[in-house]
Amino acid sequence: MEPELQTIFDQIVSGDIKNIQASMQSALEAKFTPDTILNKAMKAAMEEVGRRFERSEFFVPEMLIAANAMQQGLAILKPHMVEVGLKPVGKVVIGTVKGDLHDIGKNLVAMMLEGGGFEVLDLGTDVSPEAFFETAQAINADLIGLSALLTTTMENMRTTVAYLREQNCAARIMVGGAPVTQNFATDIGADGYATDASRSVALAKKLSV
Ligand code: B1M
Repeated sequence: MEPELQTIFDQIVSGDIKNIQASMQSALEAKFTPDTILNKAMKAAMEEVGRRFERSEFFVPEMLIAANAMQQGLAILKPHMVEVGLKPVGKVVIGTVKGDLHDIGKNLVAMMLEGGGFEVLDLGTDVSPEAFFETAQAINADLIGLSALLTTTMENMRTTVAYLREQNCAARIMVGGAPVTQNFATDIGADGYATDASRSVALAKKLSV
């Protein structure tokens, strides 16, 4: 890995919130694209954190400080990923489902959707089916985006979709997150599934026409 990217990778894994933003700036100045920094250094670092957690070399506190460093780094990337002045192409309510506190992937999806011209209302994490529904109604959303990172909370995604259908919610529903698959999305009756943040923009555009 190139030294600039290696530094970012190491700083995220070790949760170095003091230096991560300066390193991100240096990498951008060195002409690495936001996409390269995100995929080759930042996402790779979170995967490494996950592997260390599985091997019991890292525990929740280490995961948490790594996640904080990741969020700090993403704040530097955001202005480079979101084009200003785009005419809104649709409204999206997004959140991580009930019981789930992971928000990095969901934040990235929200950021890319904004970059793709969507108006995004982010409800955060641990979001109830009722909150998704009420917010979508209140802003007349075209789309609702559900994220889940745990095999356990995936079932809350099913409950949320079922609730939204019972309420005859007009917004279309897209889902994603590491354990989620196309088969699962189809099984729970979601309108679409995206594997990652960039694909979620194409999907959102397709679903909101
Ligand atoms: Co957690 N955690 N965690 N964790 N954590 C995982 C997910 C885990 C895989 C780690 C592991 O064991 N290898 C494991 C889940 C196992 C499982 O269910 N099969 C796990 C566990 C077990 C837990 C706890 C239960 C640990 C404990 O307490 N014992 C606990 C649960 C807390 C809870 O939610 N109730 C927990 C807690 C945490 C922290 C709070 C410490 C922290 C999260 C902090 C935060 O998010 N602010 C954390 C972290 C950081 C992780 C890992 C290391 C990294 C997750 C991440 O940010 N990835 C993770 C291991 C891993 O992923 N390898 C792990 C980077 C991110 C860019 O990717 O989120 O997949 P991702 O998002 C992608 C796609 O999935 C997709 O696009 C995104 C961008 O490309 N996508 C969508 C996501 N949402 C989408 C929505 C869409 C479309 C696409 O449409 C709407």
